[in-house]
Amino acid sequence: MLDKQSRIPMYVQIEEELKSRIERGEFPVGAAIPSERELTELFKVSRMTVRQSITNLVNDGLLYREKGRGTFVASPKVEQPLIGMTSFTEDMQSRGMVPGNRLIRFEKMTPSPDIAKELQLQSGEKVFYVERIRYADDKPMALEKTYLPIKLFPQLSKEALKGSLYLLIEQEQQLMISHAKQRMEAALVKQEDAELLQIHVPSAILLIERASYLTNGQPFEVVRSIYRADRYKFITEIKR
Ligand code: 16G
Repeated sequence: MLDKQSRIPMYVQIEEELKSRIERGEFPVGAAIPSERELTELFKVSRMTVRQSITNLVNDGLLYREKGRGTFVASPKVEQPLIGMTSFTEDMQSRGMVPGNRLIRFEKMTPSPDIAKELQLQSGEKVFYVERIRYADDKPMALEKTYLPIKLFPQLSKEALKGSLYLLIEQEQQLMISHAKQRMEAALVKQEDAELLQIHVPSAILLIERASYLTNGQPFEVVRSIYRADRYKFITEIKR
């Protein structure tokens, strides 16, 4: 199974072997992989080598450890294409997952100068600040901090935000969403966000900031989203 003569280090070969067993479904999602001792016997290598392979697979998000219980196969990450301007609800539904939503905060506020500028607001114009945890099949995926100009959504209520914001904007408000500008960067999660997303500190996250526009050029939202890096993978298609 492993090639001891190869220049490829043993721990890399073991990683590849475990990966292909996961892909083949030999170790299904949620199942425990064999213990370090069993793997040591199976691959005829030292415990240190096995440990290194497992740690790498944990860091890559293919496996996760649970204290005192063992090491398990993680669910594959959601692959999110960065092409169309879709909503969270649409993204999850298109994958056959059930979108969920928990409203953490909903309040009127004076935006910071940078938010006001992005939303092209005059001084004194206020926004709704909305914080929502977004779920897929009851698992927390992202935390969204949304700023919406009050003048565009004077009737907005907590009740209305239980469902899809884009559906509300397009169907109830009859506004036409056109495009958005996005920025993405990696970061480490903050303590308060980690609790809401049910992840440990420190964990890697993906920060996405989106400014979205209506067809008349009016910005209607600025959203700062925190995506769990262990649940999300963003993909793009590029042409030469
Ligand atoms: C996505 C958008 C967010 C938008 C939300 C609406 C990104 C980075 N963000 O999560 O800007 O507010 O969808 O979703 O893609 P909803 O219609 O399900 O409420």
